[in-house]
Amino acid sequence: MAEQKPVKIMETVLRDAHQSLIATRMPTEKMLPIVEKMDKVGYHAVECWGGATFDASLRFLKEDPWDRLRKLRDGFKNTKLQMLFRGQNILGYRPYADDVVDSFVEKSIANGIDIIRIFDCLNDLRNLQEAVNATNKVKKQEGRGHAQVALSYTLGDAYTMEYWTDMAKKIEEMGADSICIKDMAGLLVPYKASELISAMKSVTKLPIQLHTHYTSGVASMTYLKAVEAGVDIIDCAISPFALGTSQPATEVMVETFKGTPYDTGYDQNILAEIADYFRPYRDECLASGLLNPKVMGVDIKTLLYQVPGGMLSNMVSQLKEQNAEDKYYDVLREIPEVRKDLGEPPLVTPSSQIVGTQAVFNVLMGERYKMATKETKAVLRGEYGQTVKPMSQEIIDKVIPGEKRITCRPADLIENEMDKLENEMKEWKQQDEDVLSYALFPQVATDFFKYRQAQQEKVDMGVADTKNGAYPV
Ligand SMILES: [Mn+2]
Repeated sequence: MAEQKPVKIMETVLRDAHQSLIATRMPTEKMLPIVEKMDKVGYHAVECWGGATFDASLRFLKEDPWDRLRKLRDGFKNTKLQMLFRGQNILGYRPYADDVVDSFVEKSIANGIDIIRIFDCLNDLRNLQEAVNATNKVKKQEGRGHAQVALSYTLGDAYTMEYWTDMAKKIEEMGADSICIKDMAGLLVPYKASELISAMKSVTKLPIQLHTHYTSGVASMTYLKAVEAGVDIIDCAISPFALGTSQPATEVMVETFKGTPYDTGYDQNILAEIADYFRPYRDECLASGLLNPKVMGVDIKTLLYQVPGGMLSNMVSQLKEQNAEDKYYDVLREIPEVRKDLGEPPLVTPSSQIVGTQAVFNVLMGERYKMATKETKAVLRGEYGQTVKPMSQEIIDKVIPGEKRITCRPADLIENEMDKLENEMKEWKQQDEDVLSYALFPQVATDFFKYRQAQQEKVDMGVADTKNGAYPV
């Protein structure tokens, strides 16, 4: 009999699936009633925090993301909770000082996170080291915490098998507990996945997790080949929130491996009950327009142009604003050129926006780099880190002539900033975590703190029934 090697599944419905399909708008109250059931499946982990959930909670849902995490932690008694973390950018859009990274990691684990998936948009491992160190430090003290380093998967001359295996070795050396291949645009095709996983498995003992999106239509086949090649964990979403720009469906992958050495052992009846719970919500989202049927199909353009779906829709709206929709294909051709000028980075937040916007400028201005964005300049100065390939000297000379470029780890130039941040927001502080919310989104968090206080004051105005413990707000 073949050796049993059950594949593990991370369920994404509470994070990436709703981020990818309904703009991260699932509120905590929609999650809590199903947690007890989800806890019975035996998932490797449930991804439920980080990425855009933090921003969306504060900005649109008027929820404290920390409070969501504590509630989920209370409910999930047996299942590990996972989050997505943008390296030195944490969950925000700028690089932070190391003390903010340390504090965020520490508070994430203290409030309930087990596994932190850390990535960088340039795959510059120096931007991940502090978050890995911070996780390992907490792990040593508390016995809880797992640092997973994610490589942003992309295509291009520089991204050879040697590049990926070399990165795998470096990730092991830097003290990570596992590796993720993060294919945000669905570019990894099935036979390439076999090759990639086999190659990486041959150089590292660390568990390997594969993350992809259904956008280009190949994702479940990619998982099949990756599992056969020895991948340990795959990211899936329960069927009502699967496919399209989300992940392959959990139940389908479970059924695929049933009776094979890779059998997950998960109970389809429990999964069916979870799907039953989410299906009416999906219908609700379709009816309200929150879930656009357009994101449910196969978008083969992502394979043709190697551009993530979100980036294409941004580009279309930028062109529309300028009444220049006829320039769509010119911009599509310009994107790989800009990417090359900037050292051929993966296209993932924020490099995807930087490259996309610059490509639009280059086409609309009729001259390349006649105007460069603030972010393009920062990339050229090295402020986001080091790219795999050198950046174009010609473009550097044109855009930032004579300016100083940095080659060190960008965060080495950022002074510790926790004290300053706390000072700026101390009138709103009700918990230590509030300082971190403010650090990431100063304006949005302040608006939330005001809202929270108004809610609390309404209670003080005499509507509270303190005797019976009722605080109607
Ligand atoms: Mn994703």
